[in-house]
Amino acid sequence: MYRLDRRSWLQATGLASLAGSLAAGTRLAGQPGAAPANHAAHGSHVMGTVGRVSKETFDPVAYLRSWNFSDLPPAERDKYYRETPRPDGTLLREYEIFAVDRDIEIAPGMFFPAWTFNGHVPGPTIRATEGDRIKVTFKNIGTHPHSMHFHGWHPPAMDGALPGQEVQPGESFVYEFDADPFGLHLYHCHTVPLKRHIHKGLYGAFIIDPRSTRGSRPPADELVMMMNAFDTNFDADNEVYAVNTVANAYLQDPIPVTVGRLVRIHLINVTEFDLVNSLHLHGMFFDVYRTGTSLTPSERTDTLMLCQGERAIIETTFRYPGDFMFHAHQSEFAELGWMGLFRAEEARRET
Ligand SMILES: [Cu+2]
Repeated sequence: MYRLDRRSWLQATGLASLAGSLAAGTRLAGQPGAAPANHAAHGSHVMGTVGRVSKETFDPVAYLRSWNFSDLPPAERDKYYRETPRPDGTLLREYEIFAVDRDIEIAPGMFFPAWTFNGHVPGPTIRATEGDRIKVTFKNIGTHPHSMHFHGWHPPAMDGALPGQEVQPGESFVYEFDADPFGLHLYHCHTVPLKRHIHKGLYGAFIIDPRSTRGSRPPADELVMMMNAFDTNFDADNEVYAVNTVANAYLQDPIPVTVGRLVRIHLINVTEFDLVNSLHLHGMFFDVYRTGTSLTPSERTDTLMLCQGERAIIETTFRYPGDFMFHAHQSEFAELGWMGLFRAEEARRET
């Protein structure tokens, strides 16, 4: 059987190397005008993917700034999310989440047979304030047993990972627990074989903001970024890497940010089959709040490494207008789709 390895897949789909793209546009100082033959060959490389991925079922740009189904029209949103004030001032937050099989487009023309929460990968971002009550009605309308396992404090009956806690196809389960501790967490399926169930796409972000008595994080432009990857030929090695599923999505649609405005990134690594993943941001540094469980940063850096399941809130403010590249600092991941751009613009002044 013909097996598509990483390199031949690259050639087949038009994802090309950053090194190649830079070589195509760069000339060393003092180099004569005529490029040597092998240099000319590199001229055929392009940066990123060729063509566009449909945004009909998943829009990576909308995903960045959506939580609690805020991307849906109000009538549609009511079907999946409700909040009810409680006597102590906290909220009951109720969610309707379902697992469903769906082929998703991860690079132009390349479809992956995913298992999804609510039809897309990553699943919907769940966001609450510390002390709120979370109630998730989970329905499995997929073809395999699944579960929801939330990171955070909860009793064993709500873990979703213990023997017998799988939810069979056609069945449902209600997960209910308090949002604790504040920080950046995640949820994912915890059915065995675990690496297959996670890698197929069953994961999402779970943000818990600190209760007001602790003091709040300052207002910011907030983004959710999930570092993920896809093993398209099921050889336990990834062929496509991305932030938020679609290879090079933010190269084609740079993320708009405003010069001088605080940017807060909720960064989560769910990459399967590789020990670590990382984010490197060009031209600037950022503050790191590991797991988001403190209001005081522990580190200032321009490169952050996270193990699978690890996450961090990072904050920075763009000083200059223009394009700022970000990517995994493992060059291979960057070349296979994990690369994007921020596009910083000056704030519009009122006239
Ligand atoms: Cu599963």
